[in-house]
Amino acid sequence: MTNIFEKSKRTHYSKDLNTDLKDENVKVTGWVHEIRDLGGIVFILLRDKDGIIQITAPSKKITPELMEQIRSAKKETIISVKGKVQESQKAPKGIEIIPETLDIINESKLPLPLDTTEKVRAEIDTRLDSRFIDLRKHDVSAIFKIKSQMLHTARNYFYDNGFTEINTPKLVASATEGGTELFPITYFEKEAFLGQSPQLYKQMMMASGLDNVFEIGNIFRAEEHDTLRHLNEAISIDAEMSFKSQEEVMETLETLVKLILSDISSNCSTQLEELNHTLEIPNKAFPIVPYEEVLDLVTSHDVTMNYGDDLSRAAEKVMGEVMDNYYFITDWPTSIKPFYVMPKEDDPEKSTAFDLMYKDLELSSGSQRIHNYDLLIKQMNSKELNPDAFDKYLRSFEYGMPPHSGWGMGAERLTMVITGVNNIRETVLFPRDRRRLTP
Ligand code: AMO
Repeated sequence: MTNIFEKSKRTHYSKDLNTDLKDENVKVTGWVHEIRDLGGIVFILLRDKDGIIQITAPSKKITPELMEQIRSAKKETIISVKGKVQESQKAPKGIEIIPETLDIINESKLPLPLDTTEKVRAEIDTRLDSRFIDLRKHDVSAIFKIKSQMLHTARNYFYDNGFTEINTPKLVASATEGGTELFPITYFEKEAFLGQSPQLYKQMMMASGLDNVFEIGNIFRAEEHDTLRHLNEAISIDAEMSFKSQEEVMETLETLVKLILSDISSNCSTQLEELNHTLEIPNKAFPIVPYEEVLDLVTSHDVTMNYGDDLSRAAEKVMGEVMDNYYFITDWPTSIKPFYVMPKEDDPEKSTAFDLMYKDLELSSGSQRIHNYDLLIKQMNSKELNPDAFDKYLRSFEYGMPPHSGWGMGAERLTMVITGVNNIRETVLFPRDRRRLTP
């Protein structure tokens, strides 16, 4: 091992230090969070992955050389301190370390692009420009620890329930969700696009006999709007299940969301505390509100909405006020849903599509899909799509395609809900939005 790693090797993380270790020699390594020089005594708050520990250096107990070294430690410089644990009423967690040696591992330049001790957060743009240092704040890194737990729970759930994880191309030849939200790219001598959803691929996998598949991957949407809920690159948790109905995949989605909430509540309590956020865990079934009821609710709150309109922002806000937390909207008009959505058998004007909402925020969309080739062609034509552009997808419907259903859930939207942040950019390390392509 090279010397620098030897020097920085810690015996404990600060979170593992407690009064049981009184009088023991320990070594901690981390960033200088704060340094206070009171003349006869210097305090350093040393910050590592999950905590902060106080280093107390009284000049009476410490050699002048070490005192000099301690005084030279600048904010956000990485230091490694060996010393003895002592009880202290005034220090965080009731303990401090009296240093015996100090190594500077790597110095930080001053001034800092961002103050890691500030109580009020800097502007989001300043923070995103210096994301590496923004993440040193424990309430910021908490968001990503929670997001990581959420994805871990989702993967576990899928593996435990007979799903196969798939990875589908993000360089694609055609649109899936209709509309114009596509990023065109140059693919050698052809035009191609960045994938807006794994929709067509996960459906083709239904014809492969794998039955249940899932994908956690990037989606790209050329959304023009600059809102607190839209990104141009997001992570979608997609599930697709053969021989399962709309109701069955809604149940899968609800079970997964509840499992994520309970796992986060048991495994991320420190992070939720950092964020000052209390997680609501619904113990009842998510209510189901048919589209026509939504229409009545919205119009009765003096917001204009006609049958066949998607939910406007104003309509979503009404729903957010009326509904408690999680709920489904079902029975969407077939006319406003993508071509692959199965119309209702008894009333084809209405579809099997559903959205999962949290108050005024859409978390997920799904449906039963059309598995019948002729009906699929009919729907494409009625939406003015050219079936020739989808020939490779369509072939998978000609040789024994099972009936199937599925959904896609935005990982960042769910992270917003479980962390309580109101800007989706907070939930992405390096967000891509209308104005941001770096870092
Ligand atoms: P949809 O287009 O509704 O459905 O997307 C599914 C979910 O992905 C999230 N999402 C976004 N999150 C942040 N920024 C965006 N620009 C953005 N766009 C979408 C939302 C949304 O609910 N193929 C279908 C899913 C399916 O039926 O399986 C689809 O893509 O949380």
